[in-house]
Amino acid sequence: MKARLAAEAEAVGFSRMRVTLPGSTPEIAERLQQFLDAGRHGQMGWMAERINWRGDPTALWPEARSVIVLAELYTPEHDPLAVLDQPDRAAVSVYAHGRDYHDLVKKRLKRLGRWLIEQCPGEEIKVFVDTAPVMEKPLAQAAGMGWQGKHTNLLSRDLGSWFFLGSIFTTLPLPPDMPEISHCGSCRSCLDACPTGAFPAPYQLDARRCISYLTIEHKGPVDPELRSLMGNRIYGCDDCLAVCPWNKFAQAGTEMRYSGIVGAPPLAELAVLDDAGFRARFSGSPIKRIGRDRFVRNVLYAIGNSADPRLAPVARSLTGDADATVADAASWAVARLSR
Ligand code: B12
Ligand code: SF4
Ligand code: SF4
Repeated sequence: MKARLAAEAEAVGFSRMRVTLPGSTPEIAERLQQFLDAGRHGQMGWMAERINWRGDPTALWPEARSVIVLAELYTPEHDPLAVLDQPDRAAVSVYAHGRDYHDLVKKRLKRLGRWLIEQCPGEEIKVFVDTAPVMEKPLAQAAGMGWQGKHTNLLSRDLGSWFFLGSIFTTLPLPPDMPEISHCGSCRSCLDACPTGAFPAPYQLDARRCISYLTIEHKGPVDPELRSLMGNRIYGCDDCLAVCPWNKFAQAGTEMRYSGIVGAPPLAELAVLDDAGFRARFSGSPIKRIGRDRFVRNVLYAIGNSADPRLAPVARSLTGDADATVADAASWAVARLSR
């Protein structure tokens, strides 16, 4: 059954499937608690909710007998760091260049889950991607999909770092795979590459300093010290993934819809988007969920960091914006550009 399931996972478009037991990650509850106690989740208050489920997959669904972990590659064809040398353009994280992975991965998970139930009548499934109280990376490591690198994301010797994770919990007992161990060795490229110093120690992240958190999750003004370190990254950040030497072995993704839409647009063009313009431009994209105000805030921080005086007029035009955080970001950008 497991071999047929793996073949079906590939047929629906997943790059790899592995299996683990729901109780295979006993260490995560304590680690999650330490992360929360240190306040490293910042404004992501939802991480502290339903913590008994997040920290223990057996409590989330006691009837589950297996966790099927799926990986979906989105390996970029371009160099994700090249845009950082074009300060008048927007650097958008690779994963957000096309369609929202939540939609695409969930559809595939549901298709695979339906197939499983057809094959094994009487069994039940629940599918999860990203937003559920499930710690996907440690489960994926326990399933042998890869290991959590010093940057805390999952990577693999032959998939590299550029893949999303999803999981299917099921009542069907399946033989588990062997867990993977870390192959980071003495490398510390990701730790050294982080522009904001977001790693308090290897294998640990302080989300409050991570540009991915600051641009996507953080509401309101960003600490000015951190703003100036964000460069032109306006949505997410890829630096710690992009420098990883294991990506030399990364396989190409097969889902074309993860790329090709956003590119590296001029900051001046993005700063002037109103609500309707923003929604129309980013329909179907993960970027849409942060809304116009947070998006324009990020664009204005990038303008402030651009050292390009040609961008001062567009920043000045937003100093009276109805949104106080946008207005603050615009004034900050104008001040930086007139130094
Ligand atoms: C919250 C969250 C974020 C937060 C916090 C990230 C984090 N590292 O915690 C923010 C907004 C910053 C973020 C950013 C990104 N994210 Co995110 N995020 C999540 C989410 C929803 C939960 C992660 C979580 O549980 N964090 C809590 C911490 C405590 O758990 P942890 O990271 O596993 O921490 C472990 C280590 O600290 C370790 N540890 C602690 N001490 C020690 C000591 C030793 C010795 C060892 C070995 C380990 C160890 O134990 C912890 C438990 O395993 C997951 C989806 C999910 N439901 O799992 C996606 C997820 C992790 N994100 C993902 C992605 C793609 C990203 C970005 C690359 C997006 C981008 N380009 O901007 C960045 C990467 C930043 C980074 N370096 O992590 C993918 C990762 C896929 C993969 N291959 O790993 C996921 C799985 C979403 C998905 N379904 O595909 N994310
Ligand atoms: S995503 Fe960027 S800011 Fe966040 S930890 Fe990685 S390099 Fe640092
Ligand atoms: S860059 Fe080096 S330390 Fe970081 S995850 Fe990759 S191999 Fe591990």
